[in-house]
Amino acid sequence: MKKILSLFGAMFMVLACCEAPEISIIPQPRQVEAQRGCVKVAGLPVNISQSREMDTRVEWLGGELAARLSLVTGKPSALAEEGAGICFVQNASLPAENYVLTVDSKRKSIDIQASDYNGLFNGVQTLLQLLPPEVYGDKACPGVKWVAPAVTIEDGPRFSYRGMHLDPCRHFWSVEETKRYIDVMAMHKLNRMHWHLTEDQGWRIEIKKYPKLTEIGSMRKSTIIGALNENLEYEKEHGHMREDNIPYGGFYTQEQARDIVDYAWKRGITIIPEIDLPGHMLGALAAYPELGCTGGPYEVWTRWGVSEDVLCPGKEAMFTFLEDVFTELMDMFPSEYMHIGGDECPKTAWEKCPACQKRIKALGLKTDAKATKEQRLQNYVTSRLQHFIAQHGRKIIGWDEILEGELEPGATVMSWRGAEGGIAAANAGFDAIMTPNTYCYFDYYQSDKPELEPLSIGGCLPLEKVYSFNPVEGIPEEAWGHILGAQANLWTEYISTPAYLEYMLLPRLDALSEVQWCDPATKDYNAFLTRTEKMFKAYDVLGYTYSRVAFGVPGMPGAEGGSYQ
Ligand code: TNX
Repeated sequence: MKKILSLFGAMFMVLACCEAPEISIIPQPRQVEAQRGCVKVAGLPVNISQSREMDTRVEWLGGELAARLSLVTGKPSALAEEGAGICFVQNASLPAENYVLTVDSKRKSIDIQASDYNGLFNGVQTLLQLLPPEVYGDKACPGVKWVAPAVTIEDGPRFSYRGMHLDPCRHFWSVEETKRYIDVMAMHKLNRMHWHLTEDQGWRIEIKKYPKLTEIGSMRKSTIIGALNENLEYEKEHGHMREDNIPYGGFYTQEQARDIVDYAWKRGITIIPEIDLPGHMLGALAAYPELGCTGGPYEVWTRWGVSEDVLCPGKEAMFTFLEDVFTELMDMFPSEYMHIGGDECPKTAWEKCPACQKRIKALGLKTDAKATKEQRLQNYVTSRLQHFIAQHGRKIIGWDEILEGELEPGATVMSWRGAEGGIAAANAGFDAIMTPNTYCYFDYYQSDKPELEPLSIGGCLPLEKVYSFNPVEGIPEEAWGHILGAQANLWTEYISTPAYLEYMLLPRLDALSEVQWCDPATKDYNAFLTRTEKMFKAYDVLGYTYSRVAFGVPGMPGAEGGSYQ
């Protein structure tokens, strides 16, 4: 008996030596088959010889992986041309963005197979999550057991469009801060960043032909402070809103924008730029008042909300302006899609504007049961832009307001006022991206106790609600193909520091990634929560700020009394 026990003990020792960290991956892979044993990764070479032809980025990816392993394990890993190790293998039979990851304890090797670059990239992200969280750090941790558990993972995404939006207009994010945002998106296998580059509160992208856009349009003289409701009370009493009277601004040069595009591209992410038009345009109007109905003067806005001053489609110069802007934009951003905004465009200025009314008459636009003549004028703006952008081989995305009245085939609708816009679009044969404020607005509070949270715009979007989102809900099965995917939006009216930005993003991004990636039948919120807690260790190593309110701990770390402002 004793002998048997000691034999068991010895066997246990052998297994324990090779005991690997528990498998915990976000987004949850489609199929995980764990085996006994593990593979030591310290000093493993990265062999890209069987995938180099696939894409020019493969060498970069292999080099990054080798450098990361070398750094954290303290033992050099290098790119190799032959032999076992971590092998990137091209396998044309796999669907786009899919991968098969095999950690083989017998061969002491790790294979990542994919048919395209994004598949390989996704496989590498999974491999990193199989390793101890210190893998994300910037120092050698020789005391950590650098092993990957033996496993075969077959994986691929549910949706082809897996987006996250960023608003650098209400508050500005530096190139480095934007890259950190992209990093955490890449970790979660997202593949689109919607970059909202223009607003009433600031124009943020250099356009060489119109230098005043950034000279004048990127600066506001002040920012309103305090909550909207509280400010309305204050305004009633004082006749103006509470402001900080501190000038605020910032913009990206074209060179910086290209750098970000390249940075994202290496991480499998396409940047979709948005020029929000014809509303939300005070940044441009302050710089070029002749583009508005009254000719101004206009100011870059210091408050939040919806401005009645918008671009004037009565003027031909306005179209020339937009075409020039998109010409430079398409040169900077290789994305198939250009976002043209289209949301929240009040028509009061157009109703009073002789040039707009003249254009309405000339086009024969009429008010009917479906839309007013001014709404149809916005349709005309959308259509002209759509044609111009199509001439350059690109397509448009617009917020769901572009559906009101008439919309030409080929446009993609971004549904934000609930899911209705997306449902209507898909039923009418348009592609749609689901970003409903009911599930995807990360500027909303994460709990129903806002007094314990940093001041935000309002709303309530807890982690569990994000997790429960099904982008095709309410859409007949035959139209599911029109739902390209889902995205969450992070508007930054009240979000003025990188820590607060990350706090609003994490861990709701974790939930979003499973909405975008996983088959809904396999989703399990409690299992997700367990995996999220593991992810927190990686965030700790990376220094990301995140919310624990779903785990009973409200408030942003480091912010006084839970309140940021
Ligand atoms: C609506 S979503 C907006 C944004 C605001 C956001 C605040 C959309 C297309 N427009 O301009 O920042 O609400 O939640």
